[in-house]
Amino acid sequence: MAWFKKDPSPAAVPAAPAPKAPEEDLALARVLDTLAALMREYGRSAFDLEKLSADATRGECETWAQHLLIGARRPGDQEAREVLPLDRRDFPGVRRFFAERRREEGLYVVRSLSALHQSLWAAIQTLDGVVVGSGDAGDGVHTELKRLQAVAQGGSPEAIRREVFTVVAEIGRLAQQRALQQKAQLEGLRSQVKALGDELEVARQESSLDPLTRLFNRRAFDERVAQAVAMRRLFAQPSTLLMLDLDHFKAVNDQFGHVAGDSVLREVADCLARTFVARSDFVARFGGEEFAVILWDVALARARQAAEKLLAAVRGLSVQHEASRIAITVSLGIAEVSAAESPVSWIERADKALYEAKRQGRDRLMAG
Ligand code: GH3
Ligand code: MG
Ligand code: MG
Repeated sequence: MAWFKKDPSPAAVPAAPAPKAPEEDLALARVLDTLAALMREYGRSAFDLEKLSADATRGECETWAQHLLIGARRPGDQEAREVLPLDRRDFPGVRRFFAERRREEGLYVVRSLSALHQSLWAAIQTLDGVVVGSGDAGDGVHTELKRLQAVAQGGSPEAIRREVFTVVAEIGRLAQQRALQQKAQLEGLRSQVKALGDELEVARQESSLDPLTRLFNRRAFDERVAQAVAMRRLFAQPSTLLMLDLDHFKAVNDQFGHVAGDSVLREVADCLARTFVARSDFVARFGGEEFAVILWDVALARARQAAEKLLAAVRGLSVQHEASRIAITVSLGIAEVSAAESPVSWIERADKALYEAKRQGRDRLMAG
């Protein structure tokens, strides 16, 4: 007991009954000690509110405790004043402080719970939308979400916590199941696309062929490029594009005539068909005296070897025109399709490499 002491420092607060105090003073001292102890206990269990920290409440409680015990200044009093006698302690102030703080705490808890319920509702609605269309697999989640909905309408935090955990576990199971389904679907798609790639070679339709060379035309080439790009993106399957252009072909036309020029184009086309014999190799006339080869499921290093062979094979061609032998060479640009690349950018890379091969003297290949 310390309400009558002059020294207001907390260290001096510990209570020791004054042996000579009158009986009612002793009783009053016990009441004040208890009240101060309650204030301190309340302060110790304070928690952060939206605009008031737990520390601030704790400090105020301590100040009120000091005020009750020894008549020290009240919270909010600007400067320390003389210690107040017992009859001037601010008991209504203590009551007001306690009542207001408890009301604020109560409102805070109500607001927090209602915010929790609201966010829970939003989450439930979103999840419900996500689960729709999952068939039987989604039934478990659906049931759990219904239960969560029930507790979200004012259930205790503990009940909500339990239901949230169950829903999360159920969703985890569904996600796992979906991932497996997707994997299986992708595998199916992969074999379909592969089969499609093979069939394409077999089904050489007239509409896909270039009339002069009987190679695939530009339209068929564009389709195949798109497929190769998709295979790279979906399954990381490599493919390499060879773009080739006859060297000084204008001079061939000028010197031997357009018909002889056409024969040369056919010879080169046949040479390409002989060189790239795999069912999945795709050879096309890109336009004019330019050709393109797509080596399906072939990476750059192996494509480079094949391209070197082609250069040698074209060099060895012997196209006879009357008494003359027409010498033919080609320049090549090669590029392996990269991840997330568009068809246009793939073709551009091969084309730039071809341009570089021309620039460096022709009858050679460059990789882009
Ligand atoms: P470079 O080595 O730089 O490629 O020189 P180039 O002479 O081959 O290239 P250029 O682009 O100057 O000439 C291409 C020629 O190809 C011009 C065009 O008349 C000819 N050409 C394009 N299509 C055909 C065709 O179907 N038949 C014939 N005979 N010639 C064609
Ligand atoms: Mg050209
Ligand atoms: Mg040319």
